[in-house]
Amino acid sequence: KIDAFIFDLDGVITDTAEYHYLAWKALAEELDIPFDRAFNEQLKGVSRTDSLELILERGNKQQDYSDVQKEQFASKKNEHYVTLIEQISPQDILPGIKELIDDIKKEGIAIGLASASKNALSVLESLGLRESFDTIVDAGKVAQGKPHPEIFLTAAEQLHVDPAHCIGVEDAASGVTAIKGAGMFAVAVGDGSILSHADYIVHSTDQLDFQTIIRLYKE
Ligand code: B16
Ligand code: MG
Repeated sequence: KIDAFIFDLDGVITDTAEYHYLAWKALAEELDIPFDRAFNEQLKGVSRTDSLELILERGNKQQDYSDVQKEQFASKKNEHYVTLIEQISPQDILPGIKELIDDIKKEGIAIGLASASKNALSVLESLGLRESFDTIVDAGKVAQGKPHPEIFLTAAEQLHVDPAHCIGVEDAASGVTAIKGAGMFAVAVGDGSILSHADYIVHSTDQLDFQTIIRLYKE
């Protein structure tokens, strides 16, 4: 029996992962720290402050700046990111997601959002998807970020469902670890070599088929 689907936002419902990448890249370059897509993979699902630490660490610069400066860097990245996501519209919903959400709704299964992003609500609103979600976990209220399971467990709790009866959908390695840690069935979208700990992996969102997921969950 499936009680809920709990979705990650960035990289699953819409490609804000690309905007995070662009905004971090601009900041990293300003700080003379090399930044590429391979390294960016490690930042997916990771909170803003933790992402900044990883970037500074990569440039061996974590000791070079005060906490106040680091906060300014994080704000700068976010301001850039917020200007990039202003253009988001319902056309930016990734292929197959609308159909999947409709199929889930038709079966009367609940839908939750477990995004590490403090901008998640505004992104969902721009996509016109706010009403499709029965619950959204406020990233600001979760003490431990992904890969810790807290965010997925909180979503299940807010929906009053048993985590064992939930399916989590993620694009990040840290997110898949969080789903598994929560005792949920993990569906991953992306590169199988970094998401191999998921229960089911697809290359892109258009391959997310409700019936297939249900069948695999039941096996
Ligand atoms: P913000 P998700 C995560 O969202 C992103 O994957 C990650 O790259 C980002 O740093 C994090 O949100 C925090 O976002 O700076 O907007 O609070 O994938 O968990 O939906
Ligand atoms: Mg993600």
